[in-house]
Amino acid sequence: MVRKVAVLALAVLIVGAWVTTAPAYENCNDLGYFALQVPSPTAITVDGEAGDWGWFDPDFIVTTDDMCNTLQGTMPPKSDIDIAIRMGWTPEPDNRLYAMVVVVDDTMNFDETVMDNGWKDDGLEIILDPDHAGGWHEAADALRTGHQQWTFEHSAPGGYPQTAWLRFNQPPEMQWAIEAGLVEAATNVEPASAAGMTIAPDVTVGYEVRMPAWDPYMPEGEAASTRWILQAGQTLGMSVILDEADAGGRTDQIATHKLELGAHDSDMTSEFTLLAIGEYATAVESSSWGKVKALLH
Ligand SMILES: [Ca+2]
Ligand SMILES: [Ca+2]
Ligand SMILES: [Ca+2]
Repeated sequence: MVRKVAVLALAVLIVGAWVTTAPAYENCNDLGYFALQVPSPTAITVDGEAGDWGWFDPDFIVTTDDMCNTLQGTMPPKSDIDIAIRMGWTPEPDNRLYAMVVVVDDTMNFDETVMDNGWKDDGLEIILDPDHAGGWHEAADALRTGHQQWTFEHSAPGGYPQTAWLRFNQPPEMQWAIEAGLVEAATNVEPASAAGMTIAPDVTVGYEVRMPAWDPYMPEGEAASTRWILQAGQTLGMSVILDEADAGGRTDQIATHKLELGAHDSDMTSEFTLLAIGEYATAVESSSWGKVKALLH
């Protein structure tokens, strides 16, 4: 607790304008998270493998230690689940979010066959409120125009039908960005022998995502929606969640926000600030971002 107070106090000193003008969102680490500008977007292959993410400054990787278990206060041991999240972004003209999430799990579980029930499995969720305006207090199955729940799972025969899905209980027309290939996602399961299975022991699952952000995101499609323009220094309302099930249903939900409500209440999301290449690659200790970075772990 003492450390968290110190972190907050120093963060206010360093980035005073950012902290004091933002409402108190629900960052599990009480500080906020960071997405790093992808230096060579054409070098990223969306295949679930992290070999093309070697450029990512490891100090900005979000791990289990930086997250909250929203189903029960205690975090499962790393022998049960261990998480590493790398979030990236690009300015125009590419203007997309990138995510590489690696989960080491003692039991992989992707046996749900109904897409909207996928939360009962293992899986990745990216909750997005790009304009970070807050004020969205809707039910989980409300039309997700201003606060979207993008979800990603490993798909195998007899199990989960497809990798990406907008939840929860949305009308079919809300899946347009996935059907059009605008939201790209892939998973990679190791050992490879487990990739065709729905339940397997001791696996590493890689989730890789590349997608635009929209706010609002409308059921009428792309022309009716507003593509969000990502810019350095911007803070998005965004949470990253890993559902954890080892068989017989979900046991843990490990998130960058504090309360499960963050999945459908935009005042309860966590925050990701977009750092440009020069802001993280040269984040020496004496710079503002260098000091924030030093506080992260
Ligand atoms: Ca890759
Ligand atoms: Ca597990
Ligand atoms: Ca699991």
